[in-house]
Amino acid sequence: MNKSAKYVSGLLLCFCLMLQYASAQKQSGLPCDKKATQETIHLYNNLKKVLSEGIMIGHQDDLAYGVNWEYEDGRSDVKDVTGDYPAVMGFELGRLELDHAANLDGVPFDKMKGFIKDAYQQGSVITISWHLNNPLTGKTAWDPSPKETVASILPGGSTNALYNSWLDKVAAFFQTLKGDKGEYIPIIFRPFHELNGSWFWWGGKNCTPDEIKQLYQYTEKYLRDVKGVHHLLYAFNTDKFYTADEFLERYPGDNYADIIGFDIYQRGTNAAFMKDADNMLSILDSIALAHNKIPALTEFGYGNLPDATWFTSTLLPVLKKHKISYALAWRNAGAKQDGSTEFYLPYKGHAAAGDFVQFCNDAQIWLQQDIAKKKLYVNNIP
Ligand code: BMA
Repeated sequence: MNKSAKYVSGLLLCFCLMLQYASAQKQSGLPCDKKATQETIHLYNNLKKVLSEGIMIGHQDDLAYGVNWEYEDGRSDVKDVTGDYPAVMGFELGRLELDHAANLDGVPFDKMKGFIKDAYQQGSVITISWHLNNPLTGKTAWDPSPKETVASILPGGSTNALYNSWLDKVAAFFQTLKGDKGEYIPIIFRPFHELNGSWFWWGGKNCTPDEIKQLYQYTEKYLRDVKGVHHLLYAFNTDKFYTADEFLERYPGDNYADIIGFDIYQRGTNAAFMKDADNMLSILDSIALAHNKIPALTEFGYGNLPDATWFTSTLLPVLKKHKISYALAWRNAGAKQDGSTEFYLPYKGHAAAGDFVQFCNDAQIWLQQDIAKKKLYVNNIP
């Protein structure tokens, strides 16, 4: 190759690289936190990229306990049944704000940190909820009285300083979550969930829509701008709704949510569940598209699984009609102290186990091994 040919090919190479860079810029975006860490940005973009390909199945507290067991290394009800772990792992911070060593469901926070690191290293996605106490009454998240709690937290309110001290603890917890290279583990944080229902002090009739919007924004700004936590994606989620207006009534705005979704539990017939889920997912699909957000089923379940074919006959047909990033089943608590039993995914030997395996074998349903291949935490945007 002579000198000028070399020059031209050099120029061409430069041009190609510039084009590649420009297309990467075009396809990748930033989450609400404009200072998000690289891994968090990659997770955000990759979740969008794989959205139309499949649905990640998640499970709350999956590595901590299941029906009939707790804290057995490497054990998981999902693994016992399917041979693989969930693609999404949910954890819960309630009582971290009170300096307890374990959360409200008895999971020690130091063990939780280990589970989160394991799940991240295996390629799963982590999401964290927070059933925080009512700061005004000192009672639980389920204490809706009085109606002034949310207002009392906002700047100038009587519990603002207390709430800030709780956020300091949450921020400190998040900042302990690191991978082997010292990088922060990206977390989908889901505070103030089910906020259109009135069972939590932050929800429904217990405050005005404007108050909860302000609290949501305040919380995010405090963690991000005051505490410098930059490895969170934020998930906004409601309970049951019938219209887009209802869903958006308490939405804090596009600058405060990366993921939008809702929680749904079957409490009536299969047909009613399918109708409600289908309607809500259709509305969610269109809001996610219009607002450029990632849609997810942030919690789901059919308590104690009385229908042995529920996963393939009822859940799967609805899920497959929609674009959903993930669907998180709630916890397999098993026998509880109050004498009741609670689980949402089958355990080994349960009548629905075979059906759940069949459900997970669908090409569009992803467990950990499927999602690990997608390498969500590295730059995958072509
Ligand atoms: C609820 C139940 C409770 C639990 C709470 C927070 O739905 O599972 O037993 O304490 O979630 O995880």
